Amino acid sequence: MANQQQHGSLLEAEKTRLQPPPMYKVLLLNDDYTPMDFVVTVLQTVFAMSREKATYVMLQVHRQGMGVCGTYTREVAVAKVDQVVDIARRHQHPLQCTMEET
Ligand code: TYC
Repeated sequence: MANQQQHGSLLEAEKTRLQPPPMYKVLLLNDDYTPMDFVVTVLQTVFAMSREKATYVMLQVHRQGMGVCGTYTREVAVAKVDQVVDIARRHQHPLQCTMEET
């Protein structure tokens, strides 16, 4: 039969299991060279934004230096950042994308 210590660590494990996963903001950074149209297309493609929303976020990044594209679990955020970095690299644009825990 389980002793008190085992019972305690089972309760701890259950508490951990029931916590929502940590969430991550995916951030887009401004630069002076990436064309605005390209950024809008990336936001539409990778983050499923409408053209209007993508234009709004692109202009926010352009004016404020940085903007949030969305909030995701770690795996999804990593995949989004990778997609943006990969598309930018393939088109030889310096567009930067990163993530941070909320
Ligand atoms: N600043 C860029 C320009 O004037 C446009 C731009 C917007 C670039 C957002 C990157 O994340 C970015 N062409």
